[in-house]
Amino acid sequence: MGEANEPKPNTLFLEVSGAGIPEVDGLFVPSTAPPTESESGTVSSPGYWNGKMAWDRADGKSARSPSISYSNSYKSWRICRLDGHLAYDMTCDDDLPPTDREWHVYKMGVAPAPKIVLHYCDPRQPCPKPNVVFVIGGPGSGKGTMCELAESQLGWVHLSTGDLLRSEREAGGETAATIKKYITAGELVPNEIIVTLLKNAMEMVTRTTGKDNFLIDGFPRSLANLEGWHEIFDAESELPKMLYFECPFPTLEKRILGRAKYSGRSDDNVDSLKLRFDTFKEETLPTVEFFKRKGKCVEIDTSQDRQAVYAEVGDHLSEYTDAALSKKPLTERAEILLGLRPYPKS
Ligand code: UP5
Ligand code: MG
Repeated sequence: MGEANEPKPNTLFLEVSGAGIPEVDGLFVPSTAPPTESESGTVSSPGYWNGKMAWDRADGKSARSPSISYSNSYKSWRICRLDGHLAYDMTCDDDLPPTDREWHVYKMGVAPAPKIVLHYCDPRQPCPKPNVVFVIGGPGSGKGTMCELAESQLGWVHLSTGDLLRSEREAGGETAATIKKYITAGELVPNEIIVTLLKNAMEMVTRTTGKDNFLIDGFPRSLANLEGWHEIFDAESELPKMLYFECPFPTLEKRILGRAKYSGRSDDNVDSLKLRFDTFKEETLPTVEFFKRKGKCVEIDTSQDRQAVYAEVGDHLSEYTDAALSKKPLTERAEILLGLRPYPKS
């Protein structure tokens, strides 16, 4: 897969869609407009216009180049039609074209205004390879807690396969009924469902945020899951490292039943927990053994208190963690997750 498509600093691609003038829709690439001096006297360099990044149409059709740019005189971001007339604008001082607010339809535009998605790598190219660490352990062993800590504190992206499945079940698509059946029975959801969800989520994150350090929580839970993984990321590529959270059953039971009071999860009850734990022993432990034989498994005793567990997790992630983030003081969220501050009442 394309190293040429690794995210580069200051190189964003914009996808514009849903405009009342369909000719405005399309892919916009970093501008190649030559250096110039704007009405407000700002000298622009290639890729920049009025001191902010700017974009041309990827198909080379725009009459004005760049066709998405910032105006210092009007203090607004602007999207132009193919003939160069202003169609949509947004008065603000944001560094990048806003993606979270509705654009204004200018007099040469037609409603609705388009939506903009930022891509950190060229969407026409295959997605860059992620850096993955798997996090595995019994139900309640602390996977979600530690991954969320690493996300809020160390800049990792936390993808919980259980959460992905639960959102898919709530979205009510064609796989919702199947997912519901397996989760309630504490069994493993068929491979093709989980592997597709995982691949799409990882690609979306890398493309739209540029982040590529992933903690995959709760996967692979079986050797079959691992085969599914190799169908996406070829078997020749290096096997990711696994953090295995070891914790005895009585502690897991105490934690899950404690969490059951507020989690609202259909599988947080004594019966489902036993089934989940049986599935873990039968299907997941052989996977852990496989990673151990390959020298890719780090075992962490997660019956310890959260701070001790987090210290070990942080150490094992440090080779890929941004050093500046490791030294950052704890965020409020991290203090809550570590039990150093109470959960907010609401
Ligand atoms: N807690 C955490 N760490 C603690 C510590 N060190 N000391 C004291 N307390 C600690 O933690 C559980 C509770 O313990 C929390 O209250 C926490 O505060 C406390 P949590 O971090 O939530 O544990 P976690 O390991 O994430 O537990 P979870 O219940 O989420 O694990 P499961 O593996 O059972 O659940 P998951 O959501 O991953 O999967 C659910 C179901 O989805 C599976 O059973 C399966 O049916 C299906 N599934 C698949 O089929 N395939 C997949 O790939 C993924 C899921
Ligand atoms: Mg979890």
